[in-house]
Amino acid sequence: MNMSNQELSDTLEEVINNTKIFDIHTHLFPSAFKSHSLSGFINLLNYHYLIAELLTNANISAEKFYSLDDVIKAKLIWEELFQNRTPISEACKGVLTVLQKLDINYSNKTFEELKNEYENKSLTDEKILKLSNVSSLVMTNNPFDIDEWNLYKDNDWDRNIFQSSLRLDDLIINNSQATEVAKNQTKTNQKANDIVINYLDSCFLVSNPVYAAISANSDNFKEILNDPLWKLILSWLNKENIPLSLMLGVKRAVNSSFGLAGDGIGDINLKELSKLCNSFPENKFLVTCLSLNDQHELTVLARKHPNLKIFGFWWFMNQPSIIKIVLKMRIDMLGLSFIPQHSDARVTDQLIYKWSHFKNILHEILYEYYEDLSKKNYELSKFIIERDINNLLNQNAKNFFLK
Ligand code: FIX
Ligand code: ZN
Repeated sequence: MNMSNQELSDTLEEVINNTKIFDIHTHLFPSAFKSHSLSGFINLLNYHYLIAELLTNANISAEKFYSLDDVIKAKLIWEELFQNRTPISEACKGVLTVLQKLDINYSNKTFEELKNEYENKSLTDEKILKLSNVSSLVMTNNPFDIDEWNLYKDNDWDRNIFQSSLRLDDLIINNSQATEVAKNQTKTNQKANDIVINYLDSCFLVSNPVYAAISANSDNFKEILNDPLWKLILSWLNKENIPLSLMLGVKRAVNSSFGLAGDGIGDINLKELSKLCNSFPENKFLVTCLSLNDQHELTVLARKHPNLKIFGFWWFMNQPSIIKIVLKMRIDMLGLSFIPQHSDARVTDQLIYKWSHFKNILHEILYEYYEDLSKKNYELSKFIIERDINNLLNQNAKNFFLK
């Protein structure tokens, strides 16, 4: 007996809400790491997505904005984007979702009242992880930023929850400085590339990363294919059996005055990605693309290369209208064999909205697919739905990391 449409919708909603999430790309740190961990209402408002929205809408220069104190910045964002204008963008709606989920009624309240009410909730990492049903997440850890890397001197956080990745952008953007850091840390006198590999070895032992990652555009992506250091890094990753995560198509500082809020979209040639998958068949590549233009080709490549796993809706792709179309395209071509989302959260509280927004879309889209299967006499069960959702939100990533 097949489920009725209402039963299907309810079961799917229940399963999506009860499935534990493994969030494979965030910029979060455990709250024990005070200098780097961001949380709370002020940080939620001072998110770079909202800063870019403010600076392109309100009459304030980036220079003036960045000279302000964090509370004043947040107040300005609240007043300009949430009171003087309708907070209808995805980033604005995210803040409203967090307030709603925390039972904070925001209508007719001043910024100061809201700030106090939010602080009185005394949210902890544990409470936020529970509210968003995230059981573990992957941080972005830059081994060439020694101040940040000092996190690993601390033992006061749960390494099963806050898992590690090795972010290697510095080796591309600022290779000589990164090599200098590696040299100082390893205190060896080998050739530059060997020093880097030596340093990565020691970082691996300290942090036990689930993958290494870089963000790249077409210029620096070519480097990976041709550069001797990257050949060594790829063979090192293969030896350690961890994937290289490629976040493709970013152009940093399209408006440098905006700081972190000033990055945009650059070019990427996915033919190079196909070459990479063929040239290093033993390596695993986790890939996400920033531009809508690249999504179809990326999906086709994921159907052709077993060592390529698509993940997430990255940054400018993380808009409900875009997610719906591309998620369907991915399912149509790949079934359920990809990692549909990551949060990219920079403020712990963002986990609440990033995941709740995605779950709503996942429900809407999967409902259509399951309903269609039912019409073809495919017998759906709660067991099947649980298996599928667990794969999407959790196990697909773990299997790829383990294989
Ligand atoms: O490179 C990255 O990991 C990006 O996600 C960030 O640099 C970006 O600023 C961001 O927060 C996007 O969501
Ligand atoms: Zn990121």
